[in-house]
Amino acid sequence: MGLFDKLKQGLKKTKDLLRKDVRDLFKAGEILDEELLERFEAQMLKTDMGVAATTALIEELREKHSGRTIVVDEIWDTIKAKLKDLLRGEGDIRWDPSDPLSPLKLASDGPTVLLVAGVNGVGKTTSIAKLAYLLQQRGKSVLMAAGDTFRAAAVEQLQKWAERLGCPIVTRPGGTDPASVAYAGCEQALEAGIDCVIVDTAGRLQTHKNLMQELGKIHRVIGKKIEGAPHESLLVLDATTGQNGISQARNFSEAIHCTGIILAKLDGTAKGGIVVAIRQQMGIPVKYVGVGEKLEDLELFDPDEFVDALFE
Ligand SMILES: Nc1nc2c(ncn2[C@@H]2O[C@H](COP(=O)(O)OP(=O)(O)OP(=O)(O)O)[C@@H](O)[C@H]2O)c(=O)[nH]1
Ligand SMILES: [Mg+2]
Repeated sequence: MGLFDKLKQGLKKTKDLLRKDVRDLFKAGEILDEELLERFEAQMLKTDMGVAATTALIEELREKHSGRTIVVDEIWDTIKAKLKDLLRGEGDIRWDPSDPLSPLKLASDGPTVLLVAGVNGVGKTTSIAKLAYLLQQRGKSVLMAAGDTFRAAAVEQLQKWAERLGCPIVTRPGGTDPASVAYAGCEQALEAGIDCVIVDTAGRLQTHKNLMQELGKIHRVIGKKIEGAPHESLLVLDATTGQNGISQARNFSEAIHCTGIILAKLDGTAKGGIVVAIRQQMGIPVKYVGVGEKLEDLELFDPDEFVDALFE
């Protein structure tokens, strides 16, 4: 299966909603009027793309098609083009869809450090395994640092992935300060000449001040060992939680200056429109989307491909 097909499959629930409930609103030969636009609004909001984006879409449809006879493909093209616009903020760096590592800022010299954080159970550890796999596929060596010292099972989970991927992992006994695990991971990577360190962290609520400070400390300590690190602070959001992700992003960003979002579990939701809301309401780009539980189920996020996959 090609990457694009996998993305389409992962977005199946959202696609179904768009195909059945949205596309069917527009009947060839009818006139596009305000009542129809209202029904369109209600359906689009179900995808969780948010009020602002939905309003922008409606304005575009009104301007281009209001009072005219409906040609379904033309309506669809207008929606797609506008969504692509909305997803690509001005001044955004466009990465290369054919190079899955292009969204990452890699160190020019010495190890690149990726710090991964997020609320409990959103998909951090799984996304780390997927990222490690992606990096390995592109010829990079990876070391994992098991910074979730809060739960014993968390270390085991990461260990299993490391074993499967054949990459070294740094672990410490339960209760160890996670910052020191991250530090040790950086140290070992420097010594062994490893290309990338990925630091796992325990899940935490964005409202928990102490835990946010702990995350800030991990970030600082990494920077002490390797200048300019972490090169990426990736926030993992669970697509099925919809709009709550927005407030998570704000608080995490304060603690670790998030440089990108991994939106996991897009395959489990019809609310794939959350990608649009995130782009609109925050300055942090979605860099990857998770579309399944397997190692290969991480896709680079490209606005054009995403919209095409959603509407094809
Ligand atoms: N369907 C689907 N499931 C996913 C995806 N990413 C993660 N999961 C599943 O979500 C569950 C939680 O994933 P973890 O990676 O353990 O999440 P975590 O954020 O590390 O959790 P904590 O460490 O407990 O905070 C697991 O069952 C994963 O298999 C995804 O993209 N799609
Ligand atoms: Mg975890």
